[in-house]
Amino acid sequence: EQSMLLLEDGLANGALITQYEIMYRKHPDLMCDEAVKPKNINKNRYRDILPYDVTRVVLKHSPGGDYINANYVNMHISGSDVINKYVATQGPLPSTTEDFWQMVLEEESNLIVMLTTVVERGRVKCHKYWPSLGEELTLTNVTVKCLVEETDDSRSFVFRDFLLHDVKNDRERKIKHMQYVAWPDHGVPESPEQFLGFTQRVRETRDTDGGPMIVHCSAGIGRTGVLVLMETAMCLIEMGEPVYPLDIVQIMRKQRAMMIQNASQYRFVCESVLTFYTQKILVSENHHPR
Ligand code: PTR
Ligand code: PTR
Repeated sequence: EQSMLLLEDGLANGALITQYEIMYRKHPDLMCDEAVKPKNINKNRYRDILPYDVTRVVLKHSPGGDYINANYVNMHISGSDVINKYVATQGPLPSTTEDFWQMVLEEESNLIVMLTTVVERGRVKCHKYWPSLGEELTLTNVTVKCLVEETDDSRSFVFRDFLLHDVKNDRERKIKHMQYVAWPDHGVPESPEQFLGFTQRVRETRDTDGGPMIVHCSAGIGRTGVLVLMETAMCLIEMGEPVYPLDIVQIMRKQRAMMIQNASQYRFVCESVLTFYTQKILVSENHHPR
């Protein structure tokens, strides 16, 4: 497969990283005016990580106004009519927890993917915006109850089930929460295999005809970008389509600025793409022995 050879070469000779480094991080023509209005400025976890106006999620019925630091990210899988839909967002703050759950409700998401812990190296990275097992969180328009919480054997992931009650419409639905706890910010996971295992599980859990999956880390750009790129590449490989990771980064950054934080994350995800591709080849050769 031509694009995989290119990827392998690009990793080996460093060209891939050079091209990554010179790509824009924020689209020059897209504004983030809403994010810096006085009423909204404190709703951003980081001053330098803001959502574009055009793709931002506009809340309809949140008591705190229509702003949240979140963007729609749609990834079309060429060669198919599949569009993987995401909302990429920052880790909620105490003051934006209500907005976050309102968004989950309005977007009809059935899956939240969390790629950070609450505290890393003594710093708060995300508010614990969900209730503990058996407990209930009561907000203006929604109550959230945690029904299930389990950690995998490697202690790298935590999986939870929440029951969401839409108070106004008196409707209930379940939502899955998948947390990657072994992935520090500005860093990469322990191994491509661990990361691929998690991403596969996300793919099995995502509801293809419901709302977008909500993905967040601390800023909602670095680790979130890595996951979106990986899932996109997996789908393309399965469709037999070529994978050009830099083009995918560009498509992501047109929808949310700065997606994929640094070169080591970019390198890691490219290596994971190659690992995934190689595994696929091995499996198909085993199925058709020569
Ligand atoms: N903003 C700089 C960067 O992007 O690398 C510096 C930085 C590095 C900021 C790490 C925060 C970092 O994480 P922590 O808050 O855990 O020290
Ligand atoms: N100002 C912070 C910095 O540059 O370190 C913003 C930031 C924080 C950026 C975390 C990315 C971060 O990683 P992630 O998006 O994976 O949470």
